[in-house]
Amino acid sequence: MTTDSVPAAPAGVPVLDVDPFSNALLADPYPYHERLRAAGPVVWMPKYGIYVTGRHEPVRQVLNDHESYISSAGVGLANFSKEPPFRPKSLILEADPPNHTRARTILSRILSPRTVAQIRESFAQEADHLLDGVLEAARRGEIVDGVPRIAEAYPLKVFPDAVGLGSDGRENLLLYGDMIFNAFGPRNELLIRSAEKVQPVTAWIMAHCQRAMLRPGGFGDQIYQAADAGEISQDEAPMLVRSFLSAGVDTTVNGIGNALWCLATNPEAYARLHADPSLARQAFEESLRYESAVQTFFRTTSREVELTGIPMPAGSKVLTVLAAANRDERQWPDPDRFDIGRRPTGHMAFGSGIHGCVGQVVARLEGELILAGIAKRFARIELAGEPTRRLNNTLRALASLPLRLIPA
Ligand code: OVV
Repeated sequence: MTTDSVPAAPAGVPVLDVDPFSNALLADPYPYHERLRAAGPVVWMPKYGIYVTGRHEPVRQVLNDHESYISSAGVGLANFSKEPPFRPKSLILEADPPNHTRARTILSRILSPRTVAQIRESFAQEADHLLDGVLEAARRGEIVDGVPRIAEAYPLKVFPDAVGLGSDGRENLLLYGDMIFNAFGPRNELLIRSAEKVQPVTAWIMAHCQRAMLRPGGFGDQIYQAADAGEISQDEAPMLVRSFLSAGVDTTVNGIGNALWCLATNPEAYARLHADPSLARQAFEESLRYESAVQTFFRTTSREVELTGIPMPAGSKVLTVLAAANRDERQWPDPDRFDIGRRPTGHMAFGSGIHGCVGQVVARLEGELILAGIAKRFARIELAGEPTRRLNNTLRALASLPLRLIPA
């Protein structure tokens, strides 16, 4: 967005003059989230000419009113009614009903609880296999980098397997995800640098959305079956497969990476999980609240609309800070405490409303199986050095997480 297209500051709206996509705020967002919630239910950020909310209730309201707050104009900073999308629009993410409904119906059928029951056993075996390897390394006294070794390795194995991809070139999925989630922010250095690498990655992704690349019966092939049945056109099928490849890996990689970080830095919580591995699911959920892998999404107002009494004109970009809502003291007792004993129902890490994460049952399955597998094998899990971050305009992501895992 160029500066001359930034709308003027509206009267009566608290102003917060920060750049939420700066390296400093991405590296350490929580003090800014606190200022955001304190400044008001909705604030104006002059740098980008956007409304921003970091409180739980207005975030929930925005996400649950898909008629006033649309997705078809993009769920990033760019307004697709003013500038062309950076890639052909997603049929589900960047769509409104009724188009959205057709795509959503297909994906929610493929990613249903019934599917989870079918894949659970093989996902559990892969978690065991991976973590047995980590256990051997730990017994040899090795320091394990939890990011490549666990957080990346596991989703990169099980999810593309379930989609039906071959094993070559899967690292492209991480590069592509990094680019997609950067592209929801401004054209800053982060986006420019991840976009530089993207041509061959995009070509690989689009090639692997073709039916011939997808194992019969897998999630990808099931989309083509829906096209065979006339639910979507044959041209739309690869575009829906693209949504799996965009949203299905980087999100769970960082969800698991952040959960490992939470447990490594909260030894009492880990002790509790080790004593009772059946807490794994709840621990993963709490880590989603505490360190939301997807930090933000935008919506665009379709009409003049009031949010907590603040009027916003049609065509306004509204940033919902999911991660700030997830630590809103109005919603959560002691929000800055990582507490695996709480049930953080209503957290916003998967969004809410008709666009709420369609893959959340699979994401939870992966998180649960990895955390339970770790809890059973290791008495303690400790940082063995400073973790490093991979800054991204949307994702809360680690580059490395050196771990000392002490076998049980
Ligand atoms: C939720 C999400 C993130 C990124 C991409 C997509 C969806 C997509 O549908 O392409």
